[in-house]
Amino acid sequence: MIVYGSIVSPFVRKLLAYLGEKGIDFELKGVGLGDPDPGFKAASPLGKMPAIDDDGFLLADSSAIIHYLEAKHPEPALIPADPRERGQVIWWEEFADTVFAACGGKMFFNRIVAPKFLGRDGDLAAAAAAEAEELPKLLDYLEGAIPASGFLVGDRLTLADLAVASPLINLRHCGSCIDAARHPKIAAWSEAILSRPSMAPWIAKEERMMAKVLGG
Ligand SMILES: N[C@@H](CCC(=O)N[C@@H](CS)C(=O)NCC(=O)O)C(=O)O
Repeated sequence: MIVYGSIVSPFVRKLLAYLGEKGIDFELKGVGLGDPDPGFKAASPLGKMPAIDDDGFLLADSSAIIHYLEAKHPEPALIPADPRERGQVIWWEEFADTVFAACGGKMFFNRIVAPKFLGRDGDLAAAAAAEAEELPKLLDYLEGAIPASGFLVGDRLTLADLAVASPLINLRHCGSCIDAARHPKIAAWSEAILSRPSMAPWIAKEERMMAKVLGG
């Protein structure tokens, strides 16, 4: 299976972590925003990453891809069968993708992607507003929702943990780190999730790349 995407995308990072946890083989084909790669364009109708080519089956969107793969490779289950747990996992994935990553995206895109990757100014006021007004409420909500088990749903690792932890890396690139005094549960939970073998090597690679981009 080919995965099209860049390791700095929170949606690609979520998918790569999922693939690692499932033990699914894949080849990552690096593409950037608006990439003209014909395989990527064919697999992603909206030009967004990630997208896959699984033996000729083309699919875009991290959630669509993960739900496809979960049906194809049911074990180990990362989307629970239990109705309530499944509902909770989908809630967290939705929260991660449409709210948390969107907030982090305003900061990451305007402060880093626009100036460093696209060669144009970002909207720094929008980034500052997201950090000051949106982010604290989201982190406070997450802090209050992390169970004592250290996993978001069902006392074991699920897609929920991978999805919600992923955008934290983009926040970190923007210099917005978790304050362990204000959000101790997020600090401990995210440390455990982000250091899993399915995530840590990708993050290390990404941090090396980002150090070059930000240093230059
Ligand atoms: N819901 C999509 C979101 C994908 C997405 O927005 N990816 C961004 C990069 S983080 C992208 O490719 N943006 C390019 C564009 O909007 O043209 C998913 O989960 O895969």
